[in-house]
Amino acid sequence: MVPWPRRAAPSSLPGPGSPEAWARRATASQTEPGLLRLDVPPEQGESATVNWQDYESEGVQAIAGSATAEELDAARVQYLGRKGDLAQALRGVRDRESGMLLNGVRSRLEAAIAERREAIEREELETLYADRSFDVTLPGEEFRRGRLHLLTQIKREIEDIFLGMGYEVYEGDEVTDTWHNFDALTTDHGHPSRSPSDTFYFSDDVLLRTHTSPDQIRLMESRQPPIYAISPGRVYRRDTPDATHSPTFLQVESLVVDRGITLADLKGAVLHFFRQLFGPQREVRMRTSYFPFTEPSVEFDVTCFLCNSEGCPVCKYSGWIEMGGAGWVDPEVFRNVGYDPEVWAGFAFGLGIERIAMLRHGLPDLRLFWDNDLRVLSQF
Ligand code: FA5
Repeated sequence: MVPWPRRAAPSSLPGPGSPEAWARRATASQTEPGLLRLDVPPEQGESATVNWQDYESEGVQAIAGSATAEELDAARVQYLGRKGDLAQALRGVRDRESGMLLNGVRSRLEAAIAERREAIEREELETLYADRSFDVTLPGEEFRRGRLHLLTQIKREIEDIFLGMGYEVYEGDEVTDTWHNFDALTTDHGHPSRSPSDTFYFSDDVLLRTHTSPDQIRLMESRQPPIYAISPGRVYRRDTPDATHSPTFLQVESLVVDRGITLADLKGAVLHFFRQLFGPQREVRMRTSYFPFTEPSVEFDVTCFLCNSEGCPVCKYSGWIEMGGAGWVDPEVFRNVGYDPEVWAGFAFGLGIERIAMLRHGLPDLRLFWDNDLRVLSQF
């Protein structure tokens, strides 16, 4: 430990720079008792004077002799700490000359500490580099970047295409009621999809939506036409998982309600969408079908974008791939939401997002999307 720099009498006076400079200040400082005399705590019963030149050189010596950051910190506390002589003397300074002298000591000690700290850090690094078991040229630890799930990427791509067509993106509720999921969509009580063996019920009339079509009802209940909207999201069915079925999957619903809407508008919208998604060569065809809430109803196919309709295992050598269901909105559905079917007309369609992802990437099994195996998902 560096000795406490308290002296019975000053041998010379403090001041920055050379011994001469210290000496020059002596006369002035001797008349400044606040500078040279320190009040000591009363129990010690005496005042002490400090030789600030000695104080500084002892401090500098202690700093230079510190071999570690801890020793350096101990020296800092002793010579510059709040309870040290210098800090106490600075607190009692009343005149400019004394202030300059003590501040000079302080700033030189601070500079010595900064210099020594840098040297200690450098020495520590040099020791580390000299240790051959530590190869500083080794690459750092790999930072693994996250990415969006493939289904989220495709969902966003679909949203972008429709936003570009002037549609809005609506977010419906995954927990819904029988009115929105079935009744308002004119799905009668005998329809198999209403059975608890097909659908997850919370109670008699609260359930996990089985398709995104209830969002049609919520959209129409919430505003007046015209409506140009899509609603993508998760849906749930009691389907046994296999290569093309999962109990949880994603659909996107599209609803347009305006004056004079025909099936030609539906075909145009679907065609534009698939050309944006799969390329400008795509064609779309419609086949008659049945859904309770559209009349007429269709299913639409798109020309196979893997073989360009020449025939391949993906399109089962037909040249066409089934994409989803659609139709002209049933007038009864309009009545259920308070729209006048004599004034308004519309179309709706719905498709599975997993199916799009599977086809686009030639994936054989949609369970890959839900297994969350990073070796698969990180490829997209
Ligand atoms: C419907 O769900 C209708 N709501 C679509 C619709 C909307 C028709 C608007 C008319 C107007 P469907 O049950 O066929 O239709 O399902 C649509 C798509 O969801 C299917 O083509 C298929 O791609 C996907 N899908 C159905 N069940 C599953 C499942 N268990 N796992 C993964 N995808 C499925």
